[in-house]
Amino acid sequence: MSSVVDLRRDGDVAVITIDHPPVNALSHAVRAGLKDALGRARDDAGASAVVVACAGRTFVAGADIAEFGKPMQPPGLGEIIAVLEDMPKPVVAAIHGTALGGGLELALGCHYRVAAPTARLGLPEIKLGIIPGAGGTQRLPRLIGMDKALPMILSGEPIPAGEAHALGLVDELAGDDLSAAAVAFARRVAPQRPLPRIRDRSDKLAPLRADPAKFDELVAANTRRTRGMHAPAGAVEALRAAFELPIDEGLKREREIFSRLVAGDQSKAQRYIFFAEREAAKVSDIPADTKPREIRKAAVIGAGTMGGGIAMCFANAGIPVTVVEKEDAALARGLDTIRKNYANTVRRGGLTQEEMDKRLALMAPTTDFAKIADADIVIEAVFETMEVKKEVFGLLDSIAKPDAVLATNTSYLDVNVIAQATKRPSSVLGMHFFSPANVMRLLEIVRGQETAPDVLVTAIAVGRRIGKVPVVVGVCHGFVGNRMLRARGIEAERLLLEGALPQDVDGALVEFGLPMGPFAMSDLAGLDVGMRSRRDQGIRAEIADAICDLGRYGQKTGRGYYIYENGSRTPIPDPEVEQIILDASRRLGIQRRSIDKNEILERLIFPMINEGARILEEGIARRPSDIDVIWVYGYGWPVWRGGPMLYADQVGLAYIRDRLAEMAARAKDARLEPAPLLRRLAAEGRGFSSLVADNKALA
Ligand code: 3H9
Repeated sequence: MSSVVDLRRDGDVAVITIDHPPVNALSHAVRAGLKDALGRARDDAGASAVVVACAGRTFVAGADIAEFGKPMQPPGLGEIIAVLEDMPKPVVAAIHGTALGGGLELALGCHYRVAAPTARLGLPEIKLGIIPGAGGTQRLPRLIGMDKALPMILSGEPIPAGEAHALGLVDELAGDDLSAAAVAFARRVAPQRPLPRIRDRSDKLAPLRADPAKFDELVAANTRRTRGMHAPAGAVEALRAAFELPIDEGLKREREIFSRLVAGDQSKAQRYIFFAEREAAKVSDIPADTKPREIRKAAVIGAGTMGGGIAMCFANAGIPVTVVEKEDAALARGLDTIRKNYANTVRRGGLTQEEMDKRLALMAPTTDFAKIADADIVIEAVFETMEVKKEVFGLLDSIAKPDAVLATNTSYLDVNVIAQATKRPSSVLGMHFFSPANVMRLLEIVRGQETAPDVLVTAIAVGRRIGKVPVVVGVCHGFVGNRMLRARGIEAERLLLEGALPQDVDGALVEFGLPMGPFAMSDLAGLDVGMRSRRDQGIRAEIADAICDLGRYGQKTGRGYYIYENGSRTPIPDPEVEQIILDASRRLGIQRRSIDKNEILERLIFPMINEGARILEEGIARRPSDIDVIWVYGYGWPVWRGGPMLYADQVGLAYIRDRLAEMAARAKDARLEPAPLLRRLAAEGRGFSSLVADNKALA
């Protein structure tokens, strides 16, 4: 008997139960146990039908991702699905939680599927840089049609059981008791012959065979945001095989593409980020039994761009949120923006009007600070100066309930100083959202010197509940993301002075895979933000300041590093900016030269990596992979490249060290000198990934 797969009889129905926490992934033991149990159920003369179910919180959530890249031990999933399809008696999958990837493929190998109404079904492989490898691309379109299957496979997004039922992916929705419903269903279909096998279906694909151009239209509509990625093209090729080839050839084609992608660098990077994302929320020096405080109600101070976006995050997760502003006019403006944002989503079909109304009803706008008194968590998102922050936290301290979590959304300022404005610094931490806060998934959780363990754990739990990727970081100017961004920004301005133009610099990063470069990003954020921050620190930036002096603050003024015509977001190079740059070079006596793409990339990315090394040394980030998660989820670093620290390892630290040393000498900038950690690892022939998960290992 297998320790992870159980076989029992419920009257004349054999019930196979997979019990492999946490998510019943199809690791080798599960596959072997399943094959064995299926064989015995087949040979059991007393069993007239079979149910395949799972214990714990979910049906099989996929292949075991940790096994990819290692030699595959038989039996493979494809083999098990073949056994399922050939069973001489009906097999019914009983689905609860999430049937994902190999889990859904397993269910597609069964003759029938019964699901709990709360279940979700999907093929998320694309998010790991691969495609379904056990028949998903061949069976799903045969069952529900290409127009439904292709978007599911290319987006990787699961669908709810109700929708799956309407599409015929699920045969029956269970009531409260899934097991009983599945067994009853199995008993009902036990006499059914021939058994329905998806592989034998062709009705749904017939229209495509007659008119293959329809497929190209579907592809065009579903591959708009796949720049640079290999997996979407692989998925399209496999899906094309579904209607062009007989199923066994299609399965073979799918398998070849899967094997190629799983061995490629992109999927390796995406799997690395999958695990890194989950690691990032773990804090090793906090007792494992630390319980988060209960969050029933939230409050956000400030209804500006950030405050409004943060309030939306809570309302989207069904958490009531009080939104506080100083004056009625600002409050009305903030609420109006929130309403417009929701209305846009409704117009695009991403939300129903009813759902929008429900979310708005969860928001309680007010100018009365006292209304935060019953909030379990308060997030401050007011103007970014220390004096204002201190004043707000002093006020919060006098009103908030004793066990409320008090968070600041500051993107640069010292959280410890802010905490000292209260008499309860242990309740204070940073929750740094990224703009637009209702869209960007990164949440830097800034742990102050005195932040209590349960406050930290609460912030992480809330972050996950509102759909964010929380990463715990320490206190320093700009924390992890913005501090590294600053290192990149300094070098970007130098590149302009030495000979490049904004479009050259931005173009190199876009080609690398980022959604935009530093100058387009500054235009989007508003150049006045950076200008104020530089002024506060007494720093000058020759070109940025000259552009700001002309009142060119970026997209919001229609002009910045680029021109934006008629409210468009498309940056157009501007000869006036070019002149400003040429003048600046002349003023500083710099001989301009042509700078190639490779140099631009190295000079933008290597200083970031160097700053990342310092951040690790200082213990501001606890793992190199935390930094990578921050860049993927907060700054649009292409997930298929895995993040800057992984990239550093791929390039080789010795090379980066040498280039940095050259840059430091040329610019006479000590900040560019290779960080001690980078030097040490390079000298030892190691990469950042050799540093284990706990920051003490960096010592
Ligand atoms: C595939 O199936 C390929 C096939 O087509 C072809 C085969 C031939 N493997 O996310 P959570 C771990 S590709 C290994 O925090 P939640 C996870 O690391 C796969 N481990 O829970 C974490 O570990 P730890 C397609 C996995 O409740 C723990 O489980 N499937 C896997 O927030 C809890 O995870 C997917 O891509 C896995 N497949 O969310 C689904 N899944 O506690 C990936 C999870 O040590 N999984 N772990 O940090 C998910 O989307 C979410 O985990 C799920 C639960 C929604 C299931």
